[in-house]
Amino acid sequence: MKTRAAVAFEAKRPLEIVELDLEGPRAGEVLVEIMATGICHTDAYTLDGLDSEGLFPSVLGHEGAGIVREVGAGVTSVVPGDHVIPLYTPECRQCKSCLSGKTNLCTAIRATQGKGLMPDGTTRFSYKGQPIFHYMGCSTFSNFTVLPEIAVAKIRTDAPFQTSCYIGCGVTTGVGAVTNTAKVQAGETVVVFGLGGIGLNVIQGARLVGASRIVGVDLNPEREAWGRQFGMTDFIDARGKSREEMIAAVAALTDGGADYSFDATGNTDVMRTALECCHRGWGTSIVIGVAEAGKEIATRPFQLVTGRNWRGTAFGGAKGRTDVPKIVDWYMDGKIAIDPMITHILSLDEINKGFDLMHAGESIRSVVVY
Ligand code: NAD
Ligand code: AHE
Ligand code: ZN
Repeated sequence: MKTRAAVAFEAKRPLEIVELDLEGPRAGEVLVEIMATGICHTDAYTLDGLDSEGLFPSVLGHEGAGIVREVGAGVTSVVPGDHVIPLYTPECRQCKSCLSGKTNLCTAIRATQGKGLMPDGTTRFSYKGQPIFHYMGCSTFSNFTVLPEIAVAKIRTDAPFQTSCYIGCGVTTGVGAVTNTAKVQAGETVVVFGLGGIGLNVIQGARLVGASRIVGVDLNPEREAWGRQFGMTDFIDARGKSREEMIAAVAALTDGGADYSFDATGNTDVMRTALECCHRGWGTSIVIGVAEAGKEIATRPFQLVTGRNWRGTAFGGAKGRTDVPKIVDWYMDGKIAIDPMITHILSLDEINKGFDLMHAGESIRSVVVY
């Protein structure tokens, strides 16, 4: 079949809207009509050539929602007409990682996914006879896409696509980092670096679990009002502040250091500050941000010797097929907010504007509606 898609032909070049050929689903795969997709900073990072796994030409996008239109042989968990959210972290429920109960990082198809291929080592997309790579196993910047069955979460049919797509990455990542990874408890203190599409969801996750103090940090002063809207109690404007000044500012607000800190910037210097502003003896810092290829983190080992913990999280520690439908319920029940964070609705033809708005700090989330 044909599908309209925004293709990343090369790094650092705007996406081009073209008609692609799309092969139907093979055994264990499903064809999904994507109804809406968010634009996450990770898409921009890959398009900017900063992803060590980045491949071109490819169809980016990993924050979608849509409807199953066709299923391949052997598919049992979804049928045509089901509403689904594609999962860049699938859940096979059979691999060592899934069975461990210790991680959401299913390994069933990770190797081919990182090579831009379906699990059988081929692509379903092509343009003028040339293969086009998949991206994060999702490729939601195409009106139709093919996904492995284990990489779709079936969701309720009354959830609007243009808001629930955000649960495909940003909402789950931010809220889940608090509830699944850090397991923040009521009364604990939290500091969040970077109040964008992910950081604001960390803030609302911290509010949800009853954190006593929720400190937000950003270089963009307009993010203060955004943070307060979702439960931030204090804001630190990071402009012109040294690491020592940031640590002192956090200590003053959190009785000596935060119980938990979260990096949602992808900046490795910020990651260090986030670790070092944690409380001596127990504070834990969670890396959410994705750093550009070649970047490394550093700190004095003394920071760890004195009881600070450095951890990371992908997709908020969520097991997609199990947890995503529950997060959709939280949204539909009004437990978490999504609508106000979707600042821009665009058509596929306008998708490059979504990247410009993100880089200019003017959007929280732009969503493309097909
Ligand atoms: P975004 O562009 O919406 O937000 C980033 C925010 O960080 C902005 O408000 C920006 O002003 C702020 N910022 C940038 N540099 C800063 C600095 N030095 N100090 C303080 N604030 C700073 O991006 P997003 O979509 O929220 O994504 C945030 C990061 O999370 C990205 O690195 C993205 O790739 C990553 N991410 C990771 C996961 C995961 O599973 N681990 C999932 C989604 C996104
Ligand atoms: N490909 C990059 C790493 C990118 C990365 O860490 N991605 C996150 C999701 S970001 C969503 O917006 C992730 O899921 N990581 C776990 C995994 O298995 O990729 C690189 O550095 O090579
Ligand atoms: Zn993302």
